[in-house]
Amino acid sequence: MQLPPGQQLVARDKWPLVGERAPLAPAGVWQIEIAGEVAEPRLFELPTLAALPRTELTTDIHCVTRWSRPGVHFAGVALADLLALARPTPRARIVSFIAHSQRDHSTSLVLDEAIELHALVALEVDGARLPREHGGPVRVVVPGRYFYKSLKWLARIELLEHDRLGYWEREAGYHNTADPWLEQRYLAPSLSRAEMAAVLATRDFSSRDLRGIDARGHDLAGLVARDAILRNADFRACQLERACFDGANLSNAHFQAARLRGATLRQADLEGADFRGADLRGADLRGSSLIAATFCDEAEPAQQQATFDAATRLDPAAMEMLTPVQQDFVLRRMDP
Ligand SMILES: Nc1nc2c(c(=O)[nH]1)N[C@H]1C(S)=C(S)[C@@H](COP(=O)(O)O)O[C@H]1N2
Ligand SMILES: [Mo]
Repeated sequence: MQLPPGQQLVARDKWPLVGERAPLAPAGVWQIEIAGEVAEPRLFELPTLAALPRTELTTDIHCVTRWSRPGVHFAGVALADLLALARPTPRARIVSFIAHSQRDHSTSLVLDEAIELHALVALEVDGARLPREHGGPVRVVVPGRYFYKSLKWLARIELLEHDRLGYWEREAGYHNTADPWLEQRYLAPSLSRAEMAAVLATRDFSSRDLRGIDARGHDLAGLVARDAILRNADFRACQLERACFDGANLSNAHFQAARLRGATLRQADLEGADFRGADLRGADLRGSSLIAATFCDEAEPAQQQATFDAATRLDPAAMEMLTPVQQDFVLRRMDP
């Protein structure tokens, strides 16, 4: 199997949970509504949906936080078949999926693309009903897009003339097309150069949204970045001794060759973070999520190794979400 750029396989049998953990169950029975730019708005209950022509597909899951899970088999109703029953109007250009969820989670796609990609309204995975935490009883699966386009707990399909950004696309700056082969992960960062220089000089990022900040090579020793949003931030070759990143969102952050001696990254989101060649002596990563984090070169584990010592702290449970190569590397470093 070929992996899109910057992705790595999750440890076998692991399927990370991402985003919301559970649906907001509807008051009555679970229904799926098709609305908006359609000639015939529809409402389906689950048994009706399950009785429609069945489509199966096998696809590779690629999460924007750099983990991939290959060969997952889904079954359900093709989006194309379902929409045909509601007859989209000529104005329908966008398909928006909305979830039964606390925050009315949603995501959208160009309608033609969703159809071409064989988007599926899925009821089953690997021969069993979809588990609730993975979107059961019914989720969307969009092959060929990062998995954030695959909405869990589908409540409503709305056809639109003009796009309405989804939750992650709006709140986290995720790319609206999301093609993993083109690495369409995030939109460009929004800070100007002057703003960037000013905030770097303060060495205080606490609770700030600085996603994608380019701090490469800066001396930020003692930085305070508690609860900051630093997705995709670039800290390569930074001096970050004793920095505090507790509670920060550092998914896909770049820490290659950074000096993190004595830094704390507790309860941080380190999904897809890259620590190759970083100095992690005395660093504390307890309570952090490490799905698809990298500490040595994945293809050549002897290359670009991070430095650990007896004082480096990592949770054994979090280590389980590393790839076998990373796990092996880290475990050998951590053993006293
Ligand atoms: N309702 C809902 N659907 C969602 C999300 C979410 O937070 N809420 N997160 C998305 C993201 S970012 C990913 S990677 C996948 C994760 O699916 P999984 O938890 O089954 O792995 O669901 C997507 N669909
Ligand atoms: Mo994701």
